Amino acid sequence: MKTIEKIAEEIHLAAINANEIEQISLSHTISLSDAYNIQELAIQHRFSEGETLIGLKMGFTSEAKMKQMGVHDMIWGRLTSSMLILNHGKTNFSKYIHPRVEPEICFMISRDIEGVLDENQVKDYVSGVAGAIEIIDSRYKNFKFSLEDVIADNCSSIGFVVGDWFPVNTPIGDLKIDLLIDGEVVETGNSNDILGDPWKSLAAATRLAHQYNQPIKAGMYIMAGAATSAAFIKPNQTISTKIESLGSVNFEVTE
Ligand code: OOG
Ligand code: MG
Repeated sequence: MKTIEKIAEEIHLAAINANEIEQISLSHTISLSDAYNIQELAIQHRFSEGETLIGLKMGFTSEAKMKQMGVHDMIWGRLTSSMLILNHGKTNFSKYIHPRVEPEICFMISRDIEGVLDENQVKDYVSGVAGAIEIIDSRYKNFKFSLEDVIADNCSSIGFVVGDWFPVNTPIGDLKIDLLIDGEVVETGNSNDILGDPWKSLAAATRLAHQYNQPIKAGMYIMAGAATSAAFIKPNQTISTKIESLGSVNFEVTE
């Protein structure tokens, strides 16, 4: 049996080198709390290589995502400095194993959050809201995992792109969301597909972060989770999302 430390190191190396690995759950029984411990240890490898924590992400906050991946609980992961891709920027395909993209909403935290907040209270801790795209890239073969596997793998995090910031009082409920590849709509959803109200995802982030002793600090990006299923991407594609009243976000995948 491998130790938690060894598993964390292997997951980290798989992510950094874009190598796929076997699901942990095929050979080890790990609990939810083991899985979050592995995630934290794996991320510490990134920190010791000079990366910094720049935000958190929520996952499986929509029915579409839970159905697509066969997993039925909300999860959270960490976003680090190497993961941020500029809006209208480029990313090289060699960084990834079998990447997918999904349309999201992102929050910018303006004040440190200490405790658990509800969907109304959180608004006082946010300076802006934006449309976003997340790139996810499970380190597991065939993009298949159990809930514990995906948590240990930092919830498949590898990249994210954030659009222009809009004021915190911009309504973000009931907005039409399109995900496009090379200008063609591949997924359509609504911002309310995120827990019925994207603000509830940020409230849930405060609850989970508190539960796992993860501070939410001013300046952090918090990704609310995808509103639609995720779509595979290939080199030489342009990926964009259009969110009603939050404009558009895009990036290019180079070969
Ligand atoms: C896990 C990450 C889920 C979301 O937005 O729901 C996620 C995965 O699907 O690989 O990021
Ligand atoms: Mg996501």
